Formats: sequence, structure tokens, C-alpha cells
Amino acid sequence: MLLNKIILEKNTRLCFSADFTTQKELFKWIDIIGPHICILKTHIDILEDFDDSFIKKILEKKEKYNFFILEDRKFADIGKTFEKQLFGGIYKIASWADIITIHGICSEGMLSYLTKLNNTKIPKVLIVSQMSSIGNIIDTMYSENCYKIAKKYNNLVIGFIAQNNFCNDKQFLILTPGININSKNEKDQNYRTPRDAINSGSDILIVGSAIYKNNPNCVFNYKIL
Ligand code: S5P
Repeated sequence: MLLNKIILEKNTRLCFSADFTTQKELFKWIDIIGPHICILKTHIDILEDFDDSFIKKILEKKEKYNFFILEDRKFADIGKTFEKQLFGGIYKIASWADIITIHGICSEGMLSYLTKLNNTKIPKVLIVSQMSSIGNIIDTMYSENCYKIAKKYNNLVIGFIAQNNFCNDKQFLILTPGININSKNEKDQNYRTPRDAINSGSDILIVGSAIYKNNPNCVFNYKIL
């Protein structure tokens, strides 16, 4: 994975959460934020106007701005359903995403299934092992189990979506959502400051509305650590 190279070259540990519902808005924001990020995170199933042109366009932006594409689909199912969701449907996620998220709950089965596929284009994986949302039912044992599974499939798993570096293992990255320079609770989302996340051992900050609901210049609050 050449993510470290991008981080060093662009001097950024920012993953932009591009939670937009139209292609126009999505690509407008990619042009603004693209130079400042190492990862672009998408939720492809919230796009209202997805069509086949999307794949070509997103790959062009990736090439232009040099970032990885993370599709935050949070897969959580049996292997054969997961396979169809990843490679098929209308989105063909595996054809354009470099990285995907999967929930820890049934990640053992999904990773084992993925390992046995003869497919050459398999995205790398982040396991959601802690969450930022208030009232989520993940406990320390769940996170520990995610770590055990990640070690077993470390050919595919590159890290975790987590709130802190719960496993303290340098081979895995910690990507942390729920970030805003004003720490606060907003609906079910618990926001912590970039500094707090970094002090907790986060490698990459996932930031969405704190940037796109603000002046784009605020990207600098989240880019350099
Ligand atoms: O625990 C989590 C995991 C994720 S991936 N909490 C999250 O908020 N996320 C995602 O991060 C969420 O789906 C959304 O896309 C993003 C946070 O967006 P923001 O606008 O609150 O920064």
C-alpha cells in the first residue's frame, strides 16, 4: 500500500468524508479538497444520480489529485452476499475502491471468503472496531476480537475505524471519524477535536461536515498534525 507515500508527499493525514447526494456537489468538493487529502471516503449508496460515468470520473480525480478511494459501505453479511455487494450490483465497488470498510461482527467469515476468491482486484479492508456514535454497543472485547481477526488476515486488512489506538500495533492504521474542532454531540454523533484523536493514537482523521459545512479553508485545521 502506497498510502504512506501519499501522506508524506502531500503532507496530510486527512481523509475527507464526501457525504454528498449529487455527483455535481461531490465532484465540486473533490476539486476543492482533493489537493489536501490522502483518502477520499465515499458512501456510494447515498448518491441520487449515480450512473456509469461516475466510475470513470472518480478514477480521473484520483489520478489528478493522488488519493486513495475508501468506500465506506460497512459490509456485514455472509460471504456470498458480500461478494455480490462488493463486485456486482450497479456500483461495482471493487472496480474503483482501493479500500472498503467492513463491520467486525462477521468479518472473519467475509475475510476468509475474500481470501479464497480468484479475483485480482480486491480492495484492502478496514474493520470497524469502535464507533463514534452515541449508544453503540461495541465493547472492549469486540474490539479485541476485531484485532485478532485483522492479524489473521493481514494480507487484506490494513487497519481499523476506531476512536483510539486500542491495539497498539504499528502494522495497522487507525482511522478516526467523529472529528470537529468544536468537540460536541450532534444528534447521535460524538465529535472530538483533531488533537484529542491524535493524542489517542489516531493515524488518519476522517472529517466530513466540519469541512463542507464551513469555509473550505478550515481544511487546514485538520490536515497537519
Ligand atoms: O464510527 C463511525 C464510523 C464511521 S466510518 N462514525 C462515523 O461517523 N463514520 C462515518 O464518518 C460516517 O458514516 C460519516 O460518513 C463520517 C462522519 O461524518 P461527519 O460529517 O460527522 O464528519
